[in-house]
Amino acid sequence: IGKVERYIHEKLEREKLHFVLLDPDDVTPEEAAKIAEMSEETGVDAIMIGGSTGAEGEVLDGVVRAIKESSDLPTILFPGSHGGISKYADAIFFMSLLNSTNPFFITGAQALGAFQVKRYGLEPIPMAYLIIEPGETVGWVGDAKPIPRHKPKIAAAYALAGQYLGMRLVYLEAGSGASQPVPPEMIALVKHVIDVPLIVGGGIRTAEQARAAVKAGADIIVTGTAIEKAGSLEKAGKKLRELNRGIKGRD
Ligand code: 1GP
Repeated sequence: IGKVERYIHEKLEREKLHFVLLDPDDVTPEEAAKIAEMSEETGVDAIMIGGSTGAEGEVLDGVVRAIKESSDLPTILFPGSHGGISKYADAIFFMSLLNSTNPFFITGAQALGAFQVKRYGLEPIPMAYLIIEPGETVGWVGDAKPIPRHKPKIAAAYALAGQYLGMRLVYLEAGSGASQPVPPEMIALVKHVIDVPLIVGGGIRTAEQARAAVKAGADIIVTGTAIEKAGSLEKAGKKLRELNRGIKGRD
């Protein structure tokens, strides 16, 4: 396994992790740089970069480069398709949207992007990506059949299948900006069934919600909207500290 994945595993032996997601379609390179810098100061563990719409090409490169210049945190691409690849990042979640109804999002985009990942020397981290209701933009764009919130067993079956297919992370995604995060009961059952680290994101806005997800069994919490849309950089900093406290369970 590569450097970033090893970093994740080593840190997980000591604590739960907090990844901050920045969508190049929503933040300027300057804002991204500032948020990355504050994230590092706060004790965030990595920056994810991506989005379902418009997070490509020069816009993506500009944001990744700005983040690299302002912080030493690992940068991990979180691509909506093969368009979401930048040579400036450290690693890429090489993800398959297992509950998509469209093979493009399961293996098609992956094939189209594979040579580029190799050429750029990006570290691929294989990940099972599962969309839970409501699913938001990524659910619609990814032609997903979102897993019902009250059906944790379906999520657990997909997660275990992902692990058996060789994926080394499982991500439960309620969708960016979801009105409610993934239910704790679902997180708990998935965690009970799999052996690989579990990432949870979508709609986590408060320390309490982040704490609940961790208590249920999430290993890594992803927060995006709550920080990006905080209203000002000062408020974003405050939100970062609040969420990080909830995840790390300390002040
Ligand atoms: C979205 O899970 C991430 O892909 C983060 O969601 O923007 O709601 O924090 P939020």
